[in-house]
Amino acid sequence: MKLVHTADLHLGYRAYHRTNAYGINIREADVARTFRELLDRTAEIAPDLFLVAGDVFHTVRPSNAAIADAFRRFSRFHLAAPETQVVIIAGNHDSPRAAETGNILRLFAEIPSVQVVYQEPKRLSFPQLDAAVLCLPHNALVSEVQPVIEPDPDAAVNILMAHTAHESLKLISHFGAAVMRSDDVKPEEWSYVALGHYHLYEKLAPNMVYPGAIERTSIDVWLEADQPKGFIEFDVVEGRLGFHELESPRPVIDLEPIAGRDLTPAELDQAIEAALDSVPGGIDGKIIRLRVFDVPRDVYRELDHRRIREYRTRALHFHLDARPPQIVRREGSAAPGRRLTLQEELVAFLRHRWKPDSGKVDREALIELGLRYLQQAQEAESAEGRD
Ligand SMILES: [Mn+2]
Repeated sequence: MKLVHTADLHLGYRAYHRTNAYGINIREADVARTFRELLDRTAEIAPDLFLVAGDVFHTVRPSNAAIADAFRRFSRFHLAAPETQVVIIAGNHDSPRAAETGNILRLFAEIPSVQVVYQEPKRLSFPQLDAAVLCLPHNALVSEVQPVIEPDPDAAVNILMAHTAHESLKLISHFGAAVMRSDDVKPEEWSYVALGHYHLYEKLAPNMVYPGAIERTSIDVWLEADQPKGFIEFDVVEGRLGFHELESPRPVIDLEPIAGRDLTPAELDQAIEAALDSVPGGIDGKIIRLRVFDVPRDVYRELDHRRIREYRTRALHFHLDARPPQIVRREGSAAPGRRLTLQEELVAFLRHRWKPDSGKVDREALIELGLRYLQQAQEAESAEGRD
């Protein structure tokens, strides 16, 4: 018995405000293309089970176009691989907070051979495979009543599928999802544990895996830059696991940072040009970040901004992340005559003044997350040309 496992498709994801000839956001079109490749290659494998472990859509209310495209693709998949049973669960991105809002994923259960679990925990039985799949969508794990996570003694093959942050992951990736403790799930009790939520491929046990997102759609895409994207094929009888790489139509490149200290504006211009020249195949249409450390504001102002705008036009997204020299100062007291940056203010507040109601909050993880959001906001701003 064979299964294919994917998660975090994030259909309808949009970024960088640029559209293609059909008026569709370019990144949304990229994600749709990778999704098509995923389905084509899964249909070729024609597994007994196709498991989709949550975050099919990027938002609770995807556009009609995104819904229609996904519906069409899953319908065609069924025609191409009629024997494959498809099981979809909802993740934190596609689960409305209020249960009565209804979940768009329900629609997909209209397709023969597709089953969807989006609210309560549910065990699906596949008698012809002598298999049972216990489905734990996001809402089942954040509910007050914790689900019982046990295999079905009457099934030969027991699979657990959950959209959750496993506690062994880095803290920052816990954001948004229920945390699953190591004690909750013992992989040796299951034939396979199909996880979703974490966007990087991560094998927690020989049979317990995050396949990762199919495209680079995280808050911080730079963390995913050089990490492979793909899906899992698992042979239940032989316990053999394979990772199939999916190639994104658009590279995300985080260039080696430049040390800006002591460089003149002209020297820095040259260093930026050399860094961009090093991108194989050129920068056109790509997503690129170049960090430059220790750049005083007056040096930054004198850079060749016409040239930088040109780079921004050629790339889909070029983020020149120039950071001023860090001013070392005593904790909690600003140097006279200098206002705190937003970043410094955030860190000072969260680290020293804020008193959480709950002891469960990880202060450093929260600081890291806050800083990341600020960086995102700055990137969005600089993408619009307002430096
Ligand atoms: Mn996700």
